[in-house]
Amino acid sequence: MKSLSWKKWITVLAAISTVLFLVMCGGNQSQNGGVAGGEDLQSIAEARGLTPADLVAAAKTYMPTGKHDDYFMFASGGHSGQVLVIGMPSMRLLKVIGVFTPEPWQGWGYSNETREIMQGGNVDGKALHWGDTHHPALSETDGDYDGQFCFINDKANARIAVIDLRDFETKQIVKNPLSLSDHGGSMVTPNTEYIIEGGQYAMPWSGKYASLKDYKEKYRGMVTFWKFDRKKGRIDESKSFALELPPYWQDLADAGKLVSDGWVFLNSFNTEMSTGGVEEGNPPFEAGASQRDMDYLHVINLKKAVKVFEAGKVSKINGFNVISLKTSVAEGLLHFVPEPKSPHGVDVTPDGNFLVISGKLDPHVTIFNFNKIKSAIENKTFSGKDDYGVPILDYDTVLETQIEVGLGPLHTQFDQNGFAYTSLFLESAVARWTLGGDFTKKHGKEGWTLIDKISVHYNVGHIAVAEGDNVNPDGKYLVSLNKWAVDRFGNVGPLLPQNFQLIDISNPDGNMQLLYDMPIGIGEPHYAQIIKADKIKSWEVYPEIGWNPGTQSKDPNGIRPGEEKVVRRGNKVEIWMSAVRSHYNPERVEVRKGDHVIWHITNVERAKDATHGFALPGFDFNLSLEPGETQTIEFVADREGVYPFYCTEFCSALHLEMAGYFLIKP
Ligand code: K7E
Ligand code: CUA
Repeated sequence: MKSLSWKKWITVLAAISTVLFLVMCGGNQSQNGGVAGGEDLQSIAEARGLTPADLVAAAKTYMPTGKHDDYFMFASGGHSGQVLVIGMPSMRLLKVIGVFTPEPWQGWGYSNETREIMQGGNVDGKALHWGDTHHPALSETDGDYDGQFCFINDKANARIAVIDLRDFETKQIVKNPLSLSDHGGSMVTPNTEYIIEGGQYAMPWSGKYASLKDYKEKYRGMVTFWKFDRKKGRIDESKSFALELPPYWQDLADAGKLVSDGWVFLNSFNTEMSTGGVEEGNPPFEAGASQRDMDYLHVINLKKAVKVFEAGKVSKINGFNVISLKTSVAEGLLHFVPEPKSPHGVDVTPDGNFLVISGKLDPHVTIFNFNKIKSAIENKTFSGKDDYGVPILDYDTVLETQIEVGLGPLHTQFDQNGFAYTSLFLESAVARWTLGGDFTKKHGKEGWTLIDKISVHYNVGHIAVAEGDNVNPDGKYLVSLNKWAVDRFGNVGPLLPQNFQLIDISNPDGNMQLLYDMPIGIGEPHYAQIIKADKIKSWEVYPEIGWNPGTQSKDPNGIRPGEEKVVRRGNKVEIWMSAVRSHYNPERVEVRKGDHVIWHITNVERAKDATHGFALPGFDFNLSLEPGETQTIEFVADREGVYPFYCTEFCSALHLEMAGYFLIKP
């Protein structure tokens, strides 16, 4: 754009300003006849040094007040342990959903109900206060996002959380009983029958201590299939099971779809089974785990595995159903495909026909053909077995092709035009290439070819295309989730934000266009999924007064106005309190030192957005009570004194008066 002459620049600007003016006059912002204060677009652009491309980008992302975004992006919150909800294309942060980490604004982790859910993720009874969220997965029906649930894994502790999108709140956290780290999660099967959770760093299979000298015998990898009960909105642990895997470091997973429905694909690295020990003169992991030219793509016949599980061919490890490696081999549940050097992402194309593997130390993406894999398994076209007896399919037999896309390919997404997009970490770019096969032909494209690239800033990990990993991608936008920001934002000290970059991919015949930089100052978000906003049908207020979001049903301790009371039984004091603009009832609560206090609070409002908070100083409580919601806190009144409690949401003009005294007398 810099090369445009001044005259041309002015012409383009004038054209754009005309378009913008017309657009604005058509909207409800036009009372002043368009641009405010008599300023014209051209002089603003000149003063701010904006190029025509900048103005186009602004016009494509600007969201006038009161208008809503077309898409919701659900992004992992990385170390924050939370999930971010972002409107697209405006890239406005709409919500941070409390998941693995307490979140005071939502009262997440302070009430009995929310604590209990968080405790589902305890490790050996120990409560954890953070997570490393990696891969959100929206629930699917027939391979298409249905807008009902979102799942996310905690890589640091091998946990999976279930978020109900009726109220955007976490309902369940399960701890994997076999591993302390996961990475190949969460992904869902096309009808959300199972949530996939693959491990990462192999662990002693017993769950106890085993020397690293016994790595090959005593350490194991795993993949767990959590059965999801859609009606209950919960994982059913009793109907879930895992597959024992060799102690390679399993990486990302993807579920098959359409033709490959019923299959699961899981990458691995460190098939060298390096155990590190740089301090003892061994090669460090980074070298030890990158020696071989090939690692193994795990091809898992999930449909068959479910039958083996249902036939009872499982053992119990830590009380959990596990199909042993031996059984997997004997029953033909597991096959390997050699995949180039330290792969990272595996992504199934929208038609389910091909698997795209990114080798992070290989400039190619490697594409395997699912039908070829299936026939190689049927015909036993093996090139050998690994140390654990798992048959290895012949590489050339199942390979479709390789495409050189650039340096450090990591993850691939798809659009509706027959394009694939691959993130290039080392190159700081996103490559666009055509998919071969019927899906692409249907969209007028042929063959497997690199088309173009766009630079991103910098070091991209995942990318997300609107609905770009389901059977029916939307395309239009791509978000590049960049690990480094370097020079993109003002200096906020040595810890820099991450950078989400919004890219317009809507023109199949033109270039991709960078539209917007969104700093993320909350952690290192990994993956995101983007869903059409109109697929989300969340509640405006809770269905009934006295609603318990933890159970998604009426709470027995929820009250209606007039039912407030305080009951003492021995040293137990139980309070049923209501909250409404702008008072609590009761406003005074007095107990004796040492009393056990159980305090139920119900927001009896029915008006949208009439949320009340409840802060009890000195006792580490804050609640968020959305219209209709009931929450309970419980504690011992162990210090005499006077504790003014108050509402932490500015709910009305007399919000500051929404307070009361909690007195503990000696
Ligand atoms: Cu590539 Cu954990 Cu999905 Cu990060 S992972 S980038
Ligand atoms: Cu209720 Cu402020």
